[in-house]
Amino acid sequence: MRTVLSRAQSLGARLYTSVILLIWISPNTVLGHALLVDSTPRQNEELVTPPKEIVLQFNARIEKKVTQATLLEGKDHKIKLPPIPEDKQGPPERLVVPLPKLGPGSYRLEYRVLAADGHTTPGLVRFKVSAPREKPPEDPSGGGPK
Ligand SMILES: [Cu+2]
Repeated sequence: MRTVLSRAQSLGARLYTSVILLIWISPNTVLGHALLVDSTPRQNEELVTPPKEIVLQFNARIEKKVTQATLLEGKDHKIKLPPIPEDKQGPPERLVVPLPKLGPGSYRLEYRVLAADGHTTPGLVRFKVSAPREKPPEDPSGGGPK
């Protein structure tokens, strides 16, 4: 009887250890997801100069080769993007999306990245390019109130 009891106890101890291990491991598993931690332009940023690229910074390494990205202008006008470079020299958590020449407008980049843990994560970065400010009419007298 004693042996049965001690066996049950050791099984219980093992289960307990497993549960502790699972709790301890799972935050790391969640971190395996590629979540956006920073971007250039930032979310909802308004720019005067159109950006030449969008830089996405994730919390985990991503498979750059299989990244999908779509740029939309206004309501749903799709803008063709050049292929995303592999960027082997860059950090594995960073993705650089080159952009074509952009005019003023509201843009959103929709992306889907594959993290090293095998999970794909969709995301979205919105930004605006404002129209260049109209230059004030030239005043040969040198300006100032009239
Ligand atoms: Cu994941």
